[in-house]
Amino acid sequence: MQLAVDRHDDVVSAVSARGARHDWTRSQALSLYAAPFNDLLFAAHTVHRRSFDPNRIQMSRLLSIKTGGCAEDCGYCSQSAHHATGLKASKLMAVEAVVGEARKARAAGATRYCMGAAWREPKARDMDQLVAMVEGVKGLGMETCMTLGMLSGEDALRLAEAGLDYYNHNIDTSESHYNAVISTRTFQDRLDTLERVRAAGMKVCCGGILGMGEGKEDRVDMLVTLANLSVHPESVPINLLIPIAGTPLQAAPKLDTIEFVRTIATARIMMPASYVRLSAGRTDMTDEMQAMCFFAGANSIFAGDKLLTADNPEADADTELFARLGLKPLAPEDITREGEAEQGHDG
Ligand code: SAM
Ligand code: DTB
Ligand code: SF4
Repeated sequence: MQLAVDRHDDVVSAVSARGARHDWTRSQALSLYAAPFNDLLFAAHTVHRRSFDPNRIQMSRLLSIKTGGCAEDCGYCSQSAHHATGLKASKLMAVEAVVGEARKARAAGATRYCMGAAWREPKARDMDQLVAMVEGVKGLGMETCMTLGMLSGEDALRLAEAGLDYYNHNIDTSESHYNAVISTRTFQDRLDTLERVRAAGMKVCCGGILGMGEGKEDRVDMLVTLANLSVHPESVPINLLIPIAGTPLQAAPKLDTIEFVRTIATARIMMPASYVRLSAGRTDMTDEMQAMCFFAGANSIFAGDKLLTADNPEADADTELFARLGLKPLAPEDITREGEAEQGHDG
């Protein structure tokens, strides 16, 4: 007996398309996002398997190298000087201390070390220290990533020359929701820095936060902006808002899990060869939700019990989850080979 199955044309064509596209319209992306859940997940998982081993997860580790007292007013952030969050601000860490922490992270299985600073942008006087950090962490054989706010073309080149592999700079949400979240810089400022990072030859880590009171059109618009960049970001962090007491978004309505998974799946289809990172917010996710995200195409996480200032699952919880799901950390030597498969040709 033949079963009658409704074909969802946009999903079918997304799966049959080969190579990375950069010409997504909102209605095409929305149509994928809103497809029947099983069709969307099947399509995303099919696309995922073309570029990646579905049972390998890339592990990054974060360190806050300069905490709190930030001049920007991002409505979600514990580190903004505009919000009374009770966070203690601290100065830029010493190079040896950063390299020491990176060494511990490497021993615990992280392959990429991501150093974050609560700045609008780095100051000229900090550049030598930042360069020394990049060289030190690179010297351990790890991939290096920094997130320091906006960058000038000159600073981007210096960091790239020092060996910085990735720069993280998130667009955070759609252009139209952006002003409801941040007033001290524009969406275009973010895009300008991303261009300078690319021009300097670094890889781009760029994504956003879900659960900031945005609508599904905003989630889709954010993905359209990312996927229509001239080269897809090699890493796409999708954060679930961690509500921080004292911030304007402390009481944002909780996002439906299914909407979160839909966003991961849509990101996977639209940016087929990028690492999609299940980033902040995993302490509020069940194991089943994380499993669904991995099936939908998430293949990277932050490991370690701390993000920048907020908690992340303990190493034991992740080890147990990986064992239950048959997942393994991605080995360093496999990283470039896999992620760059399609992107290299037409990205
Ligand atoms: N100051 C730099 C900047 O904003 O570009 C770098 C650090 S900033 C903390 C890095 C990213 O972390 C933000 O762009 C945002 O996407 C994410 N983030 C910050 N606070 C968060 C929160 N409470 N929940 C989820 N994601 C958060
Ligand atoms: C990203 O997208 N998420 C990370 C990283 N890039 C720098 C940061 C998450 C921060 C979560 C809140 C905190 O720890 O303060
Ligand atoms: Fe500053 Fe970054 Fe926090 Fe915004 S997200 S307040 S720029 S540390």
